[in-house]
Amino acid sequence: MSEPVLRLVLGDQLSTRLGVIAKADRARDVILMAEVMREATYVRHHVKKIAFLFSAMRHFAEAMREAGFQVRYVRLDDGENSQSLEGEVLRAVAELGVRRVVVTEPGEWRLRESFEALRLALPVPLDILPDDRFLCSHEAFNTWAEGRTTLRLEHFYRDMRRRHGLLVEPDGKPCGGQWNFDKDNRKVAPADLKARPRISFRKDAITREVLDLVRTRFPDGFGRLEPFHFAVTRRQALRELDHFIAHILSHFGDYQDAMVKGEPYLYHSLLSTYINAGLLYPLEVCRRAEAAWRDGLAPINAVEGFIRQILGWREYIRGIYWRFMPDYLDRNALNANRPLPGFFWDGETRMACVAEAVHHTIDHAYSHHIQRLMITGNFALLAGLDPMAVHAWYLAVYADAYEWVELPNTLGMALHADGGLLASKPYAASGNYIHRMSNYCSGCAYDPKVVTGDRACPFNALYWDFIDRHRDRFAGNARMPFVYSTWDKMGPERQSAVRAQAALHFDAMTRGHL
Ligand code: FAD
Ligand code: DLZ
Ligand code: SF4
Repeated sequence: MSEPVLRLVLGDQLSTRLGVIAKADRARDVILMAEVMREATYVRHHVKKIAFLFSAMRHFAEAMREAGFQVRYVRLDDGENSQSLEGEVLRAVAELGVRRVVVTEPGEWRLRESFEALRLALPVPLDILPDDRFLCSHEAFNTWAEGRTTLRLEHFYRDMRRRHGLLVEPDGKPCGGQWNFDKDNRKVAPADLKARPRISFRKDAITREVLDLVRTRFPDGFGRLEPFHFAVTRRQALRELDHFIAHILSHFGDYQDAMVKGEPYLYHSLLSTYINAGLLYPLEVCRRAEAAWRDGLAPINAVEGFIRQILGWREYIRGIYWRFMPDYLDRNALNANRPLPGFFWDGETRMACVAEAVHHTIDHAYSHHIQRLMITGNFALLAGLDPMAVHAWYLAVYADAYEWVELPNTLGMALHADGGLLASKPYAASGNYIHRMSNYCSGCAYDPKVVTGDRACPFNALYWDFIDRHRDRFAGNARMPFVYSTWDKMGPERQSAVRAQAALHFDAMTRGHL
């Protein structure tokens, strides 16, 4: 029993509380971490995402060594690197003579399948441990989902609040007297709003070395590598959390749905990248937000809204992913099949709102939820873009993107490709919505109030064309009768003009002129 156990830690599992690390024998076991091309190229990741993960992995490995663990860290450029996680496990097993291999369940189906295959190829047992950073296990989600005809977030979320005692009074009632304060969280931001600057972190020698590596090895990667200001250690991520709780959270609710030119972050937390990679724990983030409300630092609509995103949406989305994969990946309920236009990659479009969202993405590997859902996602929905192409884009371009969280958000929430499993109504909106919730339209080549003609905002005719195309599916939707009665009131002549305008937009999109 003196042979070591090999403990594999993936790039998004940088959490010392995970069983794979917490149960390690420091003197005997070996922690394996590997930078590999297979993970770095399975989609065209943003270069900031690769740099963030490699730097965070290297810092984590160093901290583990300082804490007395034996760490086998394989760098991307190591001569012997097989460039796949499975290859690195096999190599380590052969070289170290381990008695078993332990890994935490990966966040993506494809990798779990690979580990199942690896199990058969290994001469020693492979244990896949549950990822207990999440607050709802697969079993708990399946128990909740079993027998329900609809899987709505709100029911799940209330259960989670009760189960974890978050924002719940001793008598079981919700703090503030309501479970959900969403209706208070749709304020339009003043056009001259300047959100408080965010902290950024100085690049140390490890990060500078990683940036050089990424610059050399991923010359065709998506996005801008520098300036690079991500937190790359738990200590830094905790500082980002402190800053959010102290200075930003109190406005989180009010302007949650707002969009302002030149303000990529507004009052969003920017914490998804750190939570998803393991530098922060979701429960600690929720508890800090709750404490801020109890201490009078932030109002209930902000704190409840924020906790709902993490305790509710994040856990629910993960539950949906694992319950419905791998079939979920093939869903295309609206038969969408148009190719992704080039402007998703370079931001070259006359639509100011889309250009702004894509340029934020190129610069920061980030855009906030409403930009993802109501600008790029809404456009993809209305234009009938191929869900697999849209999925590959979202999975690549954000620093927080892993399939378990990205896929249901894209296929389910944004594209309605799952036929309404996740959302009872498509998040489809015309230029009117974008005009109301942002100040983008004032600098746009198009006019949000115009439906046909040269200056017509593409979101308008595409919206009505979408509504018309999918009449069979949505006309009976209890939340959409008003939409269909408005369309019908336009009459055949106007409807034909709108359809013709939509055809012009599709044509312009194909020619790269939209
Ligand atoms: P905040 O607005 O500050 O929210 C707080 C936290 O709540 C986030 O950090 C995140 O952990 C959680 N959260 C909020 N909304 C969601 C949600 N819908 N699903 C899961 N968690 C949520 N989120 C990802 O983490 N990775 C993705 O790859 C991803 N892809 C998306 C793709 C599309 C098409 C859409 C519409 C949403 C996607 N989201 C994704 C959800 C959400 O947009 C991001 O979590 C959020 O923008 C991250 O920024 P933030 O940390 O500033 O979030
Ligand atoms: C995203 C990513 C990248 C770019 N590179 C690595 C890597 O080199 N080594 C690694 O262990 N993990 C990496 N990851 C994260 C994995 O892709 C992630 O663990 C899976 O997608 C499952 O969520
Ligand atoms: Fe976007 Fe239309 Fe407004 Fe232009 S006019 S910014 S395309 S919503």
